[in-house]
Amino acid sequence: MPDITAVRTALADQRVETPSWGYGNSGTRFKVFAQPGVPRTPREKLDDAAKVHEFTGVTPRVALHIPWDEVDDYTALAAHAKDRGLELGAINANVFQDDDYRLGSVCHPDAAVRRKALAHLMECVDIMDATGSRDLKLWFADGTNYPGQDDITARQDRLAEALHAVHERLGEDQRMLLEYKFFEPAFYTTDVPDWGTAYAHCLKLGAKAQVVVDTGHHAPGTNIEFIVAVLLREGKLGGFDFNSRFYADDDLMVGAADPFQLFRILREVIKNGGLDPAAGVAFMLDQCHNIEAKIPAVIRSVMNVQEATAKALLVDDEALAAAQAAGDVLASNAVLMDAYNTDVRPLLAEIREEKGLNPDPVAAYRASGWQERIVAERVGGEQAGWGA
Ligand code: AOS
Ligand code: ZN
Ligand code: ZN
Repeated sequence: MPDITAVRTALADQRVETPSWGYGNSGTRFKVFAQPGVPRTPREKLDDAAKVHEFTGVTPRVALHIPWDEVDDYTALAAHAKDRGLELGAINANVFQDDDYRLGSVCHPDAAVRRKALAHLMECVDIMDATGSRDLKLWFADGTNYPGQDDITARQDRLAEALHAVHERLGEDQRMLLEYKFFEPAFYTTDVPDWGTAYAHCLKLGAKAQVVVDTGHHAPGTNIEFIVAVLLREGKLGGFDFNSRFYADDDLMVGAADPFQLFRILREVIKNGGLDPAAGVAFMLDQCHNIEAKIPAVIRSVMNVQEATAKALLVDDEALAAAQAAGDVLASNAVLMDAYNTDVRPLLAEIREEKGLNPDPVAAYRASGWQERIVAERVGGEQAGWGA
């Protein structure tokens, strides 16, 4: 049987990083539904993130997106985070929202556009120096829409050149996390479409380059836990962008579409040592709450990650190894399913109470009066949002 003290410690120590853009307005290309009380500034996003941390106790880091969270003084922003009991997490670069990037950014055929994109990536590393962030998260919208539009391998060469320059620029304690996505916004070729391409680049780059797995960035039916196991085995899993998908890159709450998949992913994380903070796997959310209340949705997402982690920690490794060694297919599967079918909510509630937290973080948030306060106070000004 799993050591329940070790399970409790692992759960108490797990951290989830929340995204600044999850607190702002967001939507689809059809409509952004504005919600009252949404942050108007990066500081207000941090104020909301601090509430999530207050009620979950496990979300001290907040990922920023540049330029959506652009400020004059990043040291001051980091100090604001610290005042709220937070730290600034991954810096997400944006080389996709500019007219110059119509044909790509670091893969663009024109060297002048490539230089502009690289300058932004370098600026993001400067920001990391100021904020103390460890990770630069790189997602490129680069690709082509039509066969023959550009040279596939030449684009890989341009990508490699830019990534190499960024890798050289990183400090000793900094990393670059390369994110892949199988399509969108490009529909014919995408320059970093899959884990193989991301891994090949990271392998050549060196120790500071790792792959980030966004759970929504795969074709339907892809076995994501297999990818996770392989990347961990190679020491190249830098982290996750957690979210749920039903169709494409839906960015819905993690664990909402397929909690069993999330369990299977976390099982591979745990089995391969990825939950140990020393492994450096960043558990980040990358979600947009288009129609639901944002702060409780982030809290719910964090709880979903915790529940999947708890179930995965409860797998009876000894019984599983014995069943596997005996070639007993049904018994092996049953061991895994027993863990998945355990109701871990009472265990997590207890762990929260031991930390002095309310066992029900969503209810605690609703009772806190914060939502009413921000709705009353945050009037006027431009509300921050996805793409704002
Ligand atoms: C885009 O599809 C990727 O998931 C990005 O990680 C992210 O959603 C965006 O860059 C916001 O930072
Ligand atoms: Zn992502
Ligand atoms: Zn995405």
